[in-house]
Amino acid sequence: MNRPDALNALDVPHAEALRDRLVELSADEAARVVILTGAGDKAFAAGADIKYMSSLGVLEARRWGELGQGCANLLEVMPKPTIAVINGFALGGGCELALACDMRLASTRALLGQPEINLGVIPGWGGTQRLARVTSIGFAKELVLTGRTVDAAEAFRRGLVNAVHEPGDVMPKALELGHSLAEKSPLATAYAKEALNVVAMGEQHAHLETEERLFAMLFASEDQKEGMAAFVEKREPRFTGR
Ligand code: DAK
Repeated sequence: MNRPDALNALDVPHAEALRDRLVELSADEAARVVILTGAGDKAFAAGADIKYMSSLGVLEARRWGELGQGCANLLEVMPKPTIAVINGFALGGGCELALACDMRLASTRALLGQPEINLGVIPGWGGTQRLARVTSIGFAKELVLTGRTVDAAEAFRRGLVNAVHEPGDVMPKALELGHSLAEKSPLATAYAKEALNVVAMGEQHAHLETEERLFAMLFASEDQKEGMAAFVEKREPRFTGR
């Protein structure tokens, strides 16, 4: 993800570019492992672009959700391992894309969380489902309802990331892991991933639709407009429940 001026926040062009690249990599037999990271040294991705989202209506939000969920789905189901290298902020949609990868390696400087509640919305790119599955329902509720961010050490304790490395070591470690995964049988790897996905996902497809529908409905609320306007105007939001 390459938009360092906005901490790699994803707007439509960047999300479409990511989706198109993931489609290519998924089909490319020469690509045995996919590593997703953020440009620069501050962020994996600070989420979906709040400035873009602030003026969306319900139907546009639904389409926007499909694009983000499409990227997450590709990372989760492509027939080769996907690794997130979390080199800084992984918030909102950024955390959700990391959660859709098969493994997550974090730098000691990483900060992860689902702060959408502070904007008057909820995670909508699979975060409610995958965070609960990767960690626990109790921890997922805590992060989604409070919007608090966690550092790499806490993320590791909770199982949210597989390993933590010094900032300069995290990409070399991911490449080392990637090379070792690439030495396995591609067929066995793809089948192992598919089998594990079946166990872990259950009714995930239906659950993701619920999440997407609830996310989009919030775009009919005043609280969503207020929450996102407050971010853009760099002030605290005043929520009214309408
Ligand atoms: N969107 C747009 N711009 C962002 C951004 C974001 N998410 N995050 C950061 N930026 C921009 C900032 O506005 C700033 O731009 P300028 O003001 O310089 O023009 C620049 O990046 C640098 O950020 P800061 O100046 O704020 O840097 P700090 O180090 O002070 O703070 C921060 C870093 C990461 C704590 C802060 O930037 C922050 O709180 N960012 C927002 C994090 C956040 O709330 N993320 C969640 C976004 S909501 C959907 C489902 C799901 C989603 C979308 C659709 N559907 C089903 C339809 C996903 C939603 C989200 O991800």
